[in-house]
Amino acid sequence: MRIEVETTQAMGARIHDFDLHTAADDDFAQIKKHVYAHKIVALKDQQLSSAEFIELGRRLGEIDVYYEPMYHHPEHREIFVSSNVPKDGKQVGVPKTGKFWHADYQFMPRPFGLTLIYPQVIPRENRGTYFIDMGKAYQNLPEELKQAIAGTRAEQSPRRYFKIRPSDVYRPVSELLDEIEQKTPAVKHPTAFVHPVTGETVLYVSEGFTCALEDEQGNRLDEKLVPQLLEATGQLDMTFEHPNIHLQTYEEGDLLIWDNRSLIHRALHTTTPEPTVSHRVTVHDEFPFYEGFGAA
Ligand code: 7UC
Ligand code: FE
Repeated sequence: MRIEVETTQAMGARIHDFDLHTAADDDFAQIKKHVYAHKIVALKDQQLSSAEFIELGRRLGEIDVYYEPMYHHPEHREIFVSSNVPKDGKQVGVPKTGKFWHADYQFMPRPFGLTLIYPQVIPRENRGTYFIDMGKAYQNLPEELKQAIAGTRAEQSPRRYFKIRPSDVYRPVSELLDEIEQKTPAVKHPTAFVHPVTGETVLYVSEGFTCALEDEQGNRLDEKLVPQLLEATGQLDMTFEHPNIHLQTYEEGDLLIWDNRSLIHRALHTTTPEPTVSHRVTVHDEFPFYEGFGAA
């Protein structure tokens, strides 16, 4: 394995000559080390079957299968499929996923540390995914915002971006909303937490999932705080020129692994959709999601 750290960009590293078939346990440990250090790692020139992609995930940790079956690969439930390319006339997975700032599974009681994306069909234009490093974004917050969120918790819910399923047609929307609250009730995570590996403080707030903040006693904080945090971190910049925003591009054979604790991301889908297919595997590493995670 040969590592090449991005020098012209704020984050990222490339790993060449990774071969799943000959990789030793230490190679997987090294990959994770680089993910925590550089936030995004691109494994170059990969040619993996779906079963091999899953095997790669297993060597990194414990795979988390997506809770909504609509997203599953028809033969491998471990793979989440984002696709706008029908197969044999049928939709596979879900189109236009993640077109809003979020961390994966931020609305779940136990989010996972690592996201793996293996693009299968790469659009010619508009390729890539936007990222914001929320550790850096926290550091750059105005002091008064840091103080306002100290010791607070944030409520996270998928309700605003839940995608209706084919089976939801003709259902009353109130029934669907009730179902979302039952299946994925809003969870509370610290508004900012300490990354268990890097020790950085990470602001865990996104435009997609964060609904409200509360203090240690459970009192709701000023409604303006969440939009202020979104604004300060670059999540409301629709030109995507905010200095916090990094566009990660990829080419054929790239397999991306990123730090889902530190980074939020947003898919780049255009209104005139080019064919795009991506496979995703998500993994719990050996560390608690954040320091103090699970403590009463
Ligand atoms: O369809 C989507 O945009 C999926 C999103 C609601 N969840 C991705 C995740 O892992 O949290
Ligand atoms: Fe995502």
